Amino acid sequence: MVTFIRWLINLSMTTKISKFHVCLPVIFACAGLFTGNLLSTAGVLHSDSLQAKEAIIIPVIDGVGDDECWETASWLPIDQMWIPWGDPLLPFDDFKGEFKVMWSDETDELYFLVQTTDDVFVDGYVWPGSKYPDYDILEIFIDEDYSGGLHIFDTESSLAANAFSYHIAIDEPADGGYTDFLVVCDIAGTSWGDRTTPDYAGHIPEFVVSREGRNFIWEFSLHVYNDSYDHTNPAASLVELSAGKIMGLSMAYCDNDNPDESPLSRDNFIGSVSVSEEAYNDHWQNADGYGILTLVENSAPSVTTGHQDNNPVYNIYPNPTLDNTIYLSYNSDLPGDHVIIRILSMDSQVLYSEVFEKYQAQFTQQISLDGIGTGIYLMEIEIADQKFVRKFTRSNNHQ
Ligand SMILES: [Ca+2]
Ligand SMILES: [Ca+2]
Ligand SMILES: [Ca+2]
Ligand SMILES: [Ca+2]
Repeated sequence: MVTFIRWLINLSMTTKISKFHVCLPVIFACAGLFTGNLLSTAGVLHSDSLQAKEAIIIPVIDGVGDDECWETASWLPIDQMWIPWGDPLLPFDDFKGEFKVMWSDETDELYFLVQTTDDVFVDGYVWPGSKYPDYDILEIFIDEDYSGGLHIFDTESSLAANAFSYHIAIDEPADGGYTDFLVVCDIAGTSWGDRTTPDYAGHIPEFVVSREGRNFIWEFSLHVYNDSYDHTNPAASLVELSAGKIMGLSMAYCDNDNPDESPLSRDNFIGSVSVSEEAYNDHWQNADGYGILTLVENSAPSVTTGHQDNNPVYNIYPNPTLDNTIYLSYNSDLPGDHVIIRILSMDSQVLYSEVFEKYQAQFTQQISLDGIGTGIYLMEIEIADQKFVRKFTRSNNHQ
């Protein structure tokens, strides 16, 4: 099914017809069989399907997110618990993360602004050690051509550069300070016997992480390479970016809060997209579960409609939920006096719809799942004419 949908996306691109109009009816005809990323019928991209707007004026990479271009990009949460899979979200002071992504036609680079909160930062990773996931690591997964598939080694059937999982290791900046030194690890080679860990720091040409208290701002750019990448000649596989390009992209954070243990051991792994229990830790080796990133022109809806996505933070928990109840917590200063919460099946049938009047900018709402069986669903939050959509799972068999 994933292959089929990738084919549909490629078809819509090659025929120069809007992928939205060509693909949607066919995708939804198949949706009952598909549990991956989807586009919604309302014309709103689900949060697992990301859009990156073009940055007309590229941001100054200084660890400060006050650049004009960032105001036109929406925050996307890093809030899916991959390890342990399906556990309740961590308290915000243990970990909270969100990111923005943009692109430039001028530099052919992606630009990222990431905010993380982490109560204890475990650093000290020394390249080329293999245990980098046991430190506090920001991780970017990128599949340049949205091919999916394995990306560990160069073998007869797959290429290590089919996708990259960039593990960004830093030493914690001083409070109020910043760092621009990073090591970026991923696996290469042809087998575990000749495995290497190249430092891909050169793929991130500009990079600054600033820190205030327990809050970190990561601002950086990223070159994009295709799967013919050769570490001795990176420039040969640099990719030009243009509007309409579709890539696989997910973000994640490896959180360890115990610098004194030996050996170090990762506590939690929190990602930006929903993954199935079977694929709870597949991103590092397989690009099939990545989110879909589409590059779009800078026709920012937030400007044309007069609305701004003022850093909404929303969480759905527990996810998966084992019982009759799920909670939505929301934090935003969007205008408006009511919020509409809907639950949709994966084939877009509305199973629940409720209007909550006079909501507060910060609220937590308990939602009953009476009459909704086990499976994967979408929760749509409509507020001030903006919609945010998130997947959740109702399970009765959580190990
Ligand atoms: Ca900046
Ligand atoms: Ca933590
Ligand atoms: Ca690929
Ligand atoms: Ca930590």
